[in-house]
Amino acid sequence: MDIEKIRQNLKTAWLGKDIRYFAEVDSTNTVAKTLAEQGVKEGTVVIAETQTSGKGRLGRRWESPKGGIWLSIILKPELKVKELVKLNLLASVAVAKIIREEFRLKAEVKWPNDVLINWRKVCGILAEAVTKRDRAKHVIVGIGINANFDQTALPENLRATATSLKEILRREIDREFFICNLLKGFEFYYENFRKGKVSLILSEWKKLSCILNRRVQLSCCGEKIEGIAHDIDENGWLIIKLRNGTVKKIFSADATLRVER
Ligand code: BT5
Repeated sequence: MDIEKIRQNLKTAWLGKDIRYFAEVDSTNTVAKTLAEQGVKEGTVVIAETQTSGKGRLGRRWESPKGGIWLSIILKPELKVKELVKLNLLASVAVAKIIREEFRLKAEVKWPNDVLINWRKVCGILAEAVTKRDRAKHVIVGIGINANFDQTALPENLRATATSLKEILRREIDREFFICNLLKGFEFYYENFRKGKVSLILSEWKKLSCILNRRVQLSCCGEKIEGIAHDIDENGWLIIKLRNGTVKKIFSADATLRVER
């Protein structure tokens, strides 16, 4: 990856002005957390060519072969931990919009943290907070995009559910250009978020969503819930209508969602 090209073409006001680039790390989120503790500025971005222990949610592994876009953004928002899902939604909207605008592909968002193309995952997001009491001291938003590698770079058990931009487009993308656009889009939505204009992000998310009004099964807090994905509330929590007509709101922390197509 040509980091100098990113620095020269980046049109953000503050995001990504400090980029820390590594050929290989365990996880860009872990590196970003350490940097945040050391006091680097908000908007610092960690990028790696490959991750040896890329992290998904709930201790899951995130496969990170060379050719992908693996990055983490360090933020210092005024945020309660339960609001963290809003940053997941924000990031997934920023990614899906760029994929749509740049490649004319129908990228869709799946609550709480995925971007899918043709129902296969092309991007995963992991927002983690370093907390003090119930408030976030720093938040790390990790974004993983399957960009320039063939599906065969992923383990066999993921090939039915995962895809890459290269596989769909049958060519490699300009990762540096993509990152510049992603950071610009992310900054735009984050500024709105900071000014309390969350409704813009939520309405964009709803337009891009592939789950609303579909039957879903949710594993959450050791419980299995089935119903129709009805809406998301102002905090980004998922509202599910159960069979008996009651409504349940789900916070994303340990929720795993299956959608019936
Ligand atoms: C996620 O978790 O989707 C969050 C992924 C976040 C990755 C980024 S990369 C930069 C930053 N640094 C990190 O260490 N992490 C972040 P979750 O919803 O739990 O999904 C994880 C599941 O997705 C795994 O259990 C696999 O089934 C599947 N999976 C793993 N690697 C994948 C890949 N590259 N593409 C598609 N699916 C994958």
